[in-house]
Amino acid sequence: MAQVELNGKTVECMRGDITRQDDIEAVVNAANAQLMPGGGVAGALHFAAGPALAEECRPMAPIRPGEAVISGAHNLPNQFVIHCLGPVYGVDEPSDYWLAECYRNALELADSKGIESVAFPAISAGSFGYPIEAAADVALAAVKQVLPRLDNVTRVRFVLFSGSDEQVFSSRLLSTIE
Ligand code: AR6
Repeated sequence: MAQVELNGKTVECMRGDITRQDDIEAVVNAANAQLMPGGGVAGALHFAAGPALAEECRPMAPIRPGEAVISGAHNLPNQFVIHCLGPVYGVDEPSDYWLAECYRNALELADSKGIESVAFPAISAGSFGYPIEAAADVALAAVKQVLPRLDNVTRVRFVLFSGSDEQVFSSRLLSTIE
């Protein structure tokens, strides 16, 4: 686990499960364009939230790479789910731009709703094939860019499923955000 303060706001990285962040207001889904369950993060969040999440999402689909939309959290221990469609690595080009757009749009959407805390998984770093080191660099740079100008969001957490992914994010957080 790593934690840094950035202009009085907190950015942290920890190993864990995005469905179990009960001290966080909004969790982010690494969604598919149709906002349906699927595998990975999307499957886990929809399973934990219950079928009403997919029902609520249906009218908002499809979404484009980089886009973020918000729903209720249903049976999850949060108030909101922010759904982002990450780029498929090497297909949705430039992938680093579209991945950064996910983080920027999710944070700006959260802020516009008065949300104070947001937890992200490593968007695109599973089925969509983004190398974890590059995904971490893009994610942390985007948060560093956007967070200082937000009014409401004061805590951003990256939740990494494996210990090795958590180490990649944590070491970069400690070295890139001063
Ligand atoms: N909590 C935190 N991280 C997780 C969890 C979890 N419960 N489960 C997986 N991860 P992915 P993508 C990690 O594939 O690459 C889906 O099928 C995982 O190890 O969920 O954006 C959708 O339907 C990886 O590091 O998202 C889409 O079609 C990261 O979360 C597609 O996959 C993202 O993996 C989206 O692909």
